[in-house]
Amino acid sequence: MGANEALNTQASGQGFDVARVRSDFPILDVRVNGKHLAYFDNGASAQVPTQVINRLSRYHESEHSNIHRGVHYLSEMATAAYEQARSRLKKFINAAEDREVIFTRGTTNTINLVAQGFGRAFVGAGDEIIVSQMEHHSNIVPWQMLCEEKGATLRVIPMDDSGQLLLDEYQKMLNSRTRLVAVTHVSNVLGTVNPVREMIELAHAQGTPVLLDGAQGVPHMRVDVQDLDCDFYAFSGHKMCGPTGIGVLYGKAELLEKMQPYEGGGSMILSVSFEKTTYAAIPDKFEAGTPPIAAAIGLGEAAEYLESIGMDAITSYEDELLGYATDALSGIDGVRIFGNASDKASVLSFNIEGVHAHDVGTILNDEGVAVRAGHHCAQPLMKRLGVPATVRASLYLYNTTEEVDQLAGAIRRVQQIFG
Ligand code: C6P
Repeated sequence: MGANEALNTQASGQGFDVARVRSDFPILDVRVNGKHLAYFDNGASAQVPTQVINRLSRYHESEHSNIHRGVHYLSEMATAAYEQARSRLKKFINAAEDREVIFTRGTTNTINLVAQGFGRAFVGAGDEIIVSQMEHHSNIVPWQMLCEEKGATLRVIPMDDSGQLLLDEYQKMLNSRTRLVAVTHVSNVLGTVNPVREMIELAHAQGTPVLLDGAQGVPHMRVDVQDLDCDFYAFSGHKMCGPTGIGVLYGKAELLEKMQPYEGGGSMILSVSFEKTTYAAIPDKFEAGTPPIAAAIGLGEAAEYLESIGMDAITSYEDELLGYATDALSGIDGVRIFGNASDKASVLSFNIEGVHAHDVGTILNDEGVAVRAGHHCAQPLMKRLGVPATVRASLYLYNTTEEVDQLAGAIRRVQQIFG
């Protein structure tokens, strides 16, 4: 039995049947340049299973209307489906209450909402906000904008060469001026799973709330926001088998209630006059205008889909696949892997000696392999790594060891071409 077969057999033995999972994703049958598509750009956007596609169709075929407004049948159907999606998401991340789940347009929109809603209410001149060296631009720029506006300071937790945050430095940074800690749960470049529980405890000991950027966390592992005790958790639908244009802000009710609204408009008010407007309770206060109704319903279905497979089963399958891929790529001379934290999710960033990441990405595409090449919206991290760009293979539940072999073969092809 080859290593490949052994892994698949073992994985199936644990109840993970990757062939069955793949049959849920029609797009995986697309051929690229006449070759099998090995889709490793899941960190950017994951693919969508038939269950979600069908749910979106059913909504459009028999339930579509605007929500929270109508007294007619379709409006009631759409409202019920939208609110059911909120409940599904609440269950998925184990929030305490439905109203702690706010639908947004995605992680970026969520973090901007908190930067404005929390920042306008609680951050002032001389205050500090802590982020880390490995943040995506979405968890840097909104805080920078807020700091500029308020005269506050952005502080950055450094990391070591393996891609792990220096917790001693973090602890030293926390002080009575720290208003918020905003860190990524999982790095989109290094795959590092940060020790967020410990980081939250340290921040809370100072009375400081914590936002976790869960864009790369929620799709790959069981997230229990009550167990983590995070104050805010941000994520996107399109990285967890859901549609684009939808995401979630989880926030503790007591904090959300104290925050300023982010956008003003319809649906987020109790009453409006030219003299004074009063705001609706959460979650409506943060959902101004017509939300992406279909996308929210699709996201609820995606959460159900992932749960039907089992988040723990997904994590352990991905762990095995990551181990297999790490071995395969480390065995190729001239390949440098970035990020080897002890706790790592299924992201593999690398460079090939003497070849620019974009050229690697282009040739891999010729071989049917889809990866992302570039700075991955993490320029400060690239600077820390001392490279302008990396190639990133981000694995998901439907990837196989055969596809990893295809990736390794394609890398050898790049080396032949650049000889
Ligand atoms: N990272 C990637 O290829 P949006 O675009 O709003 O759905 O998610 C933004 C975002 C925020 N935080 C992290 C850790 C992320 O990885 C992302 C999106 C994609 O890595 C696109 S740049």
